[in-house]
Amino acid sequence: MSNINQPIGIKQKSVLDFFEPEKVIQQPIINIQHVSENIDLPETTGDKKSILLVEPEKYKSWGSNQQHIGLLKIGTYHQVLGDLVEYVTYPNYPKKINRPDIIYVTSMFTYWYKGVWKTVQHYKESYPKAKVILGGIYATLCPDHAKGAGADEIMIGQHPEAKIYPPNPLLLPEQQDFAYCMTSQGCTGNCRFCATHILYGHGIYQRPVDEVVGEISLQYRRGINKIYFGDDDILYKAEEHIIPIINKLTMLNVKPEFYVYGGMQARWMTPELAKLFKENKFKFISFGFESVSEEVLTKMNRKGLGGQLALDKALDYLRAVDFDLKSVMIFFMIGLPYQTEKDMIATLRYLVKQGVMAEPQRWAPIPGTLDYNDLSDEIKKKDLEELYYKDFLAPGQNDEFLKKLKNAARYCNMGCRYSNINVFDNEYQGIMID
Ligand code: B12
Ligand code: SF4
Repeated sequence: MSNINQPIGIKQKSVLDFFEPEKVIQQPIINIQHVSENIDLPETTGDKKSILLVEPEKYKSWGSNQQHIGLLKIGTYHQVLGDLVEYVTYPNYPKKINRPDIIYVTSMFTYWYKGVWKTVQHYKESYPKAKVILGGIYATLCPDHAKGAGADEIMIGQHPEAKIYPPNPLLLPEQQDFAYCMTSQGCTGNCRFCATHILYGHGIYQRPVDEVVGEISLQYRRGINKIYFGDDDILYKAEEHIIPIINKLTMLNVKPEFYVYGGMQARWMTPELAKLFKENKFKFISFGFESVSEEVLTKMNRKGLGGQLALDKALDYLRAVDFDLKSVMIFFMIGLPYQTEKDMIATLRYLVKQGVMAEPQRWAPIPGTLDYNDLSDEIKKKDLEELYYKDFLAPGQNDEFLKKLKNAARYCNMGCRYSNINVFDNEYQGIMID
């Protein structure tokens, strides 16, 4: 087992060594239907290896706006080496590769580990001579547990070489019209329920501006017109990071649509950022808010992140530039042992009144996090699958209530998106929740 997480902030080799924005933008825009995977990769030499990238068994809730970024980065890395690379989804077999030399199996959520185990076993049996490596989020959070999958190697954390490469979504067997981009790793917050600091260490590493510009330009020239940002803290030092990234892209006439799926921290919002979002095709943005209750925020270790005051301000800035609040999603945790029904309802009410999309996130304890560590031994002994966020019930919580709250949010959001009804006005007052 190898642990290859690097301390954040360490000088990394830059992806610019391979993809310079100026070179990338000189390439013609490609129609996504007619691309060759290798079209914009540098010349390579050396012995070709056959590399199989495997997406584990799909779960119902792995939706259509999701992508295994890590696997797609490993794909680019091997393409740059000149290897033959193919991406399959479990249980399919490759069409171009006869006998793979290396099989990379990725993993995402810890509670889906059974699909990962099944996948590793399937490909190990099918290709006994290949080296099967397991990596990704589950493998990093639960490396000992992941040994049970039976892979030849488990890689914890970042792939040391692949981490600097842009993901290549053209490797996917079914084309998607978007590419995920992580402009940074880590977060300046340290919330007790979150695993980000286990995955990336404490603090934040922001990739150089030109490197990110190069990556997005490359995806754009490939014909991908939607960039999904997955960062945990994308607005940190915005004036040195996301603002110059977007401005430089505009200067280069690279103008995709942007979607911010990683919840931003409202405390970093400024009028300038609101204007930037408005003027640069930010079609969807999200914030991590978590609760209106100061007490709950303190227990979450989020007190320093600004709370309601910061979100009020952020939304005011967005309103001032006429940004469509129906395209703003606010995530908030529900079902933590120290949350009350009263504070969860108050949080939903506050968000609905603001006219934004309210998105309750039911808590699933993530091994290694502080909130997980506080649980009883009895709960910790449960199978990881039983900690699935849709089913897990923390001590003191009520399943029926949490489901009702989730439904209430869904109805409020529908009202917000498809009509001008505010469920907290006159005759609608309270109907959805009480
Ligand atoms: C963006 C994001 C999402 C997006 C989707 C992401 C996507 N890729 O499509 C959305 C918004 C949809 C989402 C939703 C949820 N998410 Co989320 N999400 C993230 C986030 C911020 C990034 C995930 C990601 O794609 N990372 C990219 C990684 C995989 O790529 P990478 O680091 O560049 O990859 C390197 C290494 O991982 C390694 N590697 C990767 N694969 C492999 C394979 C091999 C073989 C090798 C050798 C190496 C290797 O090498 C790569 C290159 O260096 C993470 C937190 C984080 N910062 O990672 C949370 C995170 C994964 N989410 C989490 C959670 C809880 C959720 C939700 C359940 C929230 C909720 N409570 O409702 C939902 C569930 C969605 C579902 N369908 O079940 C948790 C997971 C906890 C767990 N139990 O596993 C995380 C860790 C955040 C947290 N709270 O701590 N999420
Ligand atoms: S602010 Fe978000 S990403 Fe950062 S530690 Fe808290 S929950 Fe995790």
